[in-house]
Amino acid sequence: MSFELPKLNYAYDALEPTIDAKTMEIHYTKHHQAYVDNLNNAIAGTELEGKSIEEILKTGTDKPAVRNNGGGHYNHSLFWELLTPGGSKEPVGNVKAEIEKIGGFEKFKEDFSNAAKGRFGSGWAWLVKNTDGSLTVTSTPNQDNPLMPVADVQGTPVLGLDVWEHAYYLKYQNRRPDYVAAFFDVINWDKVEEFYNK
Ligand code: MN3
Repeated sequence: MSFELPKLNYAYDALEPTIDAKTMEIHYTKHHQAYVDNLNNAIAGTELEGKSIEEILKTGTDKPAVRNNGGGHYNHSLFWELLTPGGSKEPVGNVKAEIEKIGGFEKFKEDFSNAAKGRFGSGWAWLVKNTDGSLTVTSTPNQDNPLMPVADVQGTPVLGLDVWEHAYYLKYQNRRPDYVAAFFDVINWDKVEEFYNK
């Protein structure tokens, strides 16, 4: 059973003006598709074939092609689900309570934005659930993520932001801070809560 591009729950233009339709289409049909195809090629005929993506990221990332493309597939699959037209404004439930413990929503926005803006080159900003249920803001380079043993902060990603130029360059060019600020308009906090409670 090979990995496949997951279905999008919205149209390419649904996240305008935060994410423009052309970026969305290329990001999903070209970039994400390439990660899926390259991951399938990398694991074909190996002991990783047939394992879940989470298992692969936890055990198989000593191989660069698996690390890069497995991370790329997992990260983008999560990212698409975390976005929704119009967003849902503020955290809810357990995530809301845990964000209060790390300084509140405004402090979280500042920390997460700094993680996204401060990641040099390509990578991701994350909100990670630790084993004790607490939350930590972090970032990773390239397509690494917090499930991988190589990550500085390990845990379960509940929110992630793609800060590769391919995610924003057509609309924002070099203005990554504007893209990061606009991201908060399209976050699906109900989905963040769902990932937290899994
Ligand atoms: Mn991307």
